[in-house]
Amino acid sequence: MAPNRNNLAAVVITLIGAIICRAEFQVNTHTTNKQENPAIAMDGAGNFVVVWNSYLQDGGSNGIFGQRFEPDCSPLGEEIQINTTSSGNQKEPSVAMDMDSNFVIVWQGPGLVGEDKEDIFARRFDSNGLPVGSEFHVNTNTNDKQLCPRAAMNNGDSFVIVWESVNVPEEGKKAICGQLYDSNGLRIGTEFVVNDGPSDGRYPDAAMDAEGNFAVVWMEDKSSNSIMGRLYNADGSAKAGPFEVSTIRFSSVTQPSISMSREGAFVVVWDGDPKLAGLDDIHARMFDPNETAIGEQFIVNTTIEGPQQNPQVAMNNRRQFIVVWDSKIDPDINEREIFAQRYDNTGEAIGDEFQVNTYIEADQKRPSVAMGEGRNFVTAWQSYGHDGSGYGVFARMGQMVGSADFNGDGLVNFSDYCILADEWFKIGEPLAADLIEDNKINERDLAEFCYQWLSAGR
Ligand SMILES: [Ca+2]
Ligand SMILES: [Ca+2]
Ligand SMILES: [Ca+2]
Ligand SMILES: [Ca+2]
Repeated sequence: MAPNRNNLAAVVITLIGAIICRAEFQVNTHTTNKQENPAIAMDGAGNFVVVWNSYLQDGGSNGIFGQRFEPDCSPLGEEIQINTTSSGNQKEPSVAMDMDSNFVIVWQGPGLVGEDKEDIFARRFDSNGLPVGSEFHVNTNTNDKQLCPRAAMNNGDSFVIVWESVNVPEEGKKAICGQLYDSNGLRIGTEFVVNDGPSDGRYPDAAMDAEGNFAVVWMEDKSSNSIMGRLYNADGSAKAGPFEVSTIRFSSVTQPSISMSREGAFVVVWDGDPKLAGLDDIHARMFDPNETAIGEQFIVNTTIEGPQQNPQVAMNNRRQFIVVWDSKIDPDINEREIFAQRYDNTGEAIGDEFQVNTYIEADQKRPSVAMGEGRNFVTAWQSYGHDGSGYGVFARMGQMVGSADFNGDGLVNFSDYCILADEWFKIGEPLAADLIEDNKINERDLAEFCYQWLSAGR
């Protein structure tokens, strides 16, 4: 029996690891003052990195910090300072990671010369978490302010950075600009303007497929706002002009979020309400790789009281996706909670909307979410008072769908299929095989089971 006991011990250790990883955990080590605006990215094996801006930690206003984690949520190395220029205010980081764990972080910081205002900076790291050189300056046009940068990466360390640029290309206008980079961090082509027409473009986000084709989305700012998008080839040439992502205009300001599968299907989320910002809901719309919308935009949140805002989305290579947001249910108290909703590849909800944060005192807001190749996703957010000093960054792992290894022997095989078939037949029994977590066993669970069986349990 000794070998079996060893196997059992290994299973128990794995399960304990999984259970610990399901609990909310603190991301930042340095806790003094506020740590805010977390962003998160994951590699193909489930390792992930969280970045944020931390106040007075680098000696000059905010600085950018990060922490890498293994798939079981244990820290990989120590907290690292990302920015090499620490004077002044570096903030609003975004991070993108490739399949092998190479990553790039972008942020906005003080301009380099004289009267120049905010600029965009970035720094690359290799798969061991070591910096590849110093920070570098991203925007070529430095006039006035460059804000709200976002990064997206392909499967092999090539990446695109997008941002909002004030007074570009002409005085009084806000444009969405971008710059493409190869896997050596060298510029591909020059800085380009994404949006056209007389309206301002604001708050961009970008996503890239495995081959380097990418999409940029942004908010078009007019009397009634809309979400726009534009698709690009891996060489930086535009596939076509901008297209409208949203079908219902809205009055409030929003930062859209986009995520893309490896083959280029994508989903966009944003918050808004046709009339009042105080009534914002979370909206989403799915697209296939050639920009064809899969249906109309739809509302994500089930709880609609108060404003639901700051949505972020992550999609895996199976086109399943998860949307996270913050929700202020009581309009009189400035205390938010983090919510999430999972979707399958047809846009059908998996289970119900659920609350992510378990520490609910005071304010939790600004979630970011990442998903790799597997079933796991990780949400990071900022939480007030939880780390003992202002805001801190916290995170929690969740699963898109359950594991089809129902009997826990490390394999998905005919034994597990028997459990599924038995529960389906019995109706209303324990439901260990409820992979889609809707309290019933049906063909959706069978489809998921078959996928995991045929893909060796992943
Ligand atoms: Ca803190
Ligand atoms: Ca600083
Ligand atoms: Ca500038
Ligand atoms: Ca709360």
